[in-house]
Amino acid sequence: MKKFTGIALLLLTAGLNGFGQTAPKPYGVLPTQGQLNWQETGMYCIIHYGVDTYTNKEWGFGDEDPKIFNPSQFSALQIVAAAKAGGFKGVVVVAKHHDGFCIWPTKTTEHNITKSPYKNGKGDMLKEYREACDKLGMKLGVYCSPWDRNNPNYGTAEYVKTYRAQLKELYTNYGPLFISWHDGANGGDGYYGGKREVRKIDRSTYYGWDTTWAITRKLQPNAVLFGDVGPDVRWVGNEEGHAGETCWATYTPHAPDEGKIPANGYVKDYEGTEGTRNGEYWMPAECDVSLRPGWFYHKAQDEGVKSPYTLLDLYYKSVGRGAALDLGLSPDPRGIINEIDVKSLTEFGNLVKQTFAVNLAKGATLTASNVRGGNKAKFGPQFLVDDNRYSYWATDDKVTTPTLTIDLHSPKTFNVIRLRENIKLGQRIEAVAVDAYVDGKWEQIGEATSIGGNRLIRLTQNITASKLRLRVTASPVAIALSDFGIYKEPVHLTAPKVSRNKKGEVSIITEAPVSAIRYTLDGHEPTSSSPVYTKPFVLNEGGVVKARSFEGKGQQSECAYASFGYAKTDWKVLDATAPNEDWGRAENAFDENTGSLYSTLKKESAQFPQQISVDLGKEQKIKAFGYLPRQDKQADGIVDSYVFYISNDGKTWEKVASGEFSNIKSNPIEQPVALKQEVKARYFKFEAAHVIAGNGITVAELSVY
Ligand code: FUL
Repeated sequence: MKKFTGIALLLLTAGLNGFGQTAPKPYGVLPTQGQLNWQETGMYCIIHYGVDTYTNKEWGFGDEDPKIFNPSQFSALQIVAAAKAGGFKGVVVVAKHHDGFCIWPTKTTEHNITKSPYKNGKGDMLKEYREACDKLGMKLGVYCSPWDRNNPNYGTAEYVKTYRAQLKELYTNYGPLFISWHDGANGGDGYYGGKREVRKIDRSTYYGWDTTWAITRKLQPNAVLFGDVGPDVRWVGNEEGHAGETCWATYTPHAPDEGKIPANGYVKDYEGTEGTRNGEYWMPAECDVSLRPGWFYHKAQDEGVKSPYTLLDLYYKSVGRGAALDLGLSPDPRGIINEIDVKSLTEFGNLVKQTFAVNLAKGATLTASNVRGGNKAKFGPQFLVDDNRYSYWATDDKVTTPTLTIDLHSPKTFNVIRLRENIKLGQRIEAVAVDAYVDGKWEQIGEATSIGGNRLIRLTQNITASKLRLRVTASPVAIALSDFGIYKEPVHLTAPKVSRNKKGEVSIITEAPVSAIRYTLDGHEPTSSSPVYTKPFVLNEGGVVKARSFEGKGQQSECAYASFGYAKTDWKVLDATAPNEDWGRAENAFDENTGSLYSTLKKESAQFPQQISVDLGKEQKIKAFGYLPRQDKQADGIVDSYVFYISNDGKTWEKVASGEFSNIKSNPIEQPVALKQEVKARYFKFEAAHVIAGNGITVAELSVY
């Protein structure tokens, strides 16, 4: 009897194990609790507001007088509420940017808010952000720039102590933080207590990151650490807001030089875009991108605020690829988020809410080709449509490419498919395909790689079907899928695209035909009574073109916007540093083609400055000029220090502007420079004093306004 029970028990346990009592074994490296929380947070905003808001810069030099920091209406509540309206769940406050000015009353430096007129030197913006976040149910994080262009000790061990002391203050006095954000821009020229010199650091070793991160772990155990090398969340490698089409949560960062230790600002950052399959660390990507062209507020960029549908597109390319979206907000000089930005944020928030309000797969009959141990109660596909990210459908160990049919019972129209794995068991699935049953046969409608914590497949057209099929096409181990959803985005008309050719002719086009495109040249947004666009028109003097598509009963697209300088029809090269190759001709600097380059790059070292001077064909009034760096993701030849001259005879030159193009490496957008006063000239010269990489300069486009 005893023997019999023993065998029966053995059989029973073996049976239960074999038939699905045991969860699949975790695969590869796994997320920590902090990383799981971060994954669920998904979207947050980073707030850039400081002395740059008043100097109209992207990177302050560190010599700014704290007296300029004098907002009339600062409201942390308004700022955090704007983020919340966009559906964001937290804010990362830039407590100190590269200029070194601290917006909390720190004891570590005099260069702080107590020396500003704000609240007569009694202000503490971090405290105000804390209160606003608590009130609105939002999370708080901090950004404290390692690079400090004000601190006289920057570059010495003494400064690293100061930096750590600053972090300690931020970690101790402002409650629980969800993220500590560590920037990769490190070392270079600055004020440094009046020395005004260049200070280089060894990015691998200078900050002693291991010691610095240990402070975070101790004082803010629930915060994730963000940086180029994580260690919890990695930079995606661009400031455009998108992860790779394939994007792994696992990553092995590499230093640019063989055998060296990677660190923030010293990593092959382009590898962050896709991550590393089976990488050494669980280190998912964060996509940081600003709502405006720059990170700080600049009045001239009011027209450049990203539209709700542009943000929605970025949402699919970041959150939809398992990464987080960190959207930059830039309070204006009043100390609040501008109305234009609030409008776009709110509309974007509504779009996301509307799109994901109803999972059209709820109520469907789900049939799996395999369920782990046949144990449907524990591992069945019904868990795919509950609201739990960690309950899941699993297969037997040997079954790695199962199929799931989804009977919707009636035709449903959708354009978004959502898949999630239970990442507590690692990132397992490598590829899937989705089919719809249309006209009596299965047709593939979508596919995706690297599923992970969240994967959205946005179809290019709406699909109507009553039966769907999910095929897992590659996975090294049994699957553990937690979510399957289908959703319908609200109908919308896409905005037209505005461009101008070298003859000065403006064209406005749409991808698919619409009833009408209407446009304006006076800065107003087009309405249903604005002129209809019928054919290209000439815009020699430059200006602003706004356009919209119209359809049916009052349906209209978002407003497209383009700003042009003088037409470049009669421009000629007067003189230019010799181009390296035929494709790098100097004329390419003003051919209205952002894809062609003027390039002087060569193999051997180059002399600086280098320059290009241009004959405008006739005398023009000039208020500003713009330099568009190369747009092909390469850094060689991108100018970050310039001098701009004008001339009336092409021989004697007058310098009318000079300075740095801050942050141009990470954010290579057009760099507009307003002259101190309007000038009249027939010739201009653009001189490059320094480039971020390579031997020579590259120019995609030069414009004058
Ligand atoms: C970059 C900085 O250099 C920019 O100014 C900005 O703060 C961005 C979020 O990170 O590396």
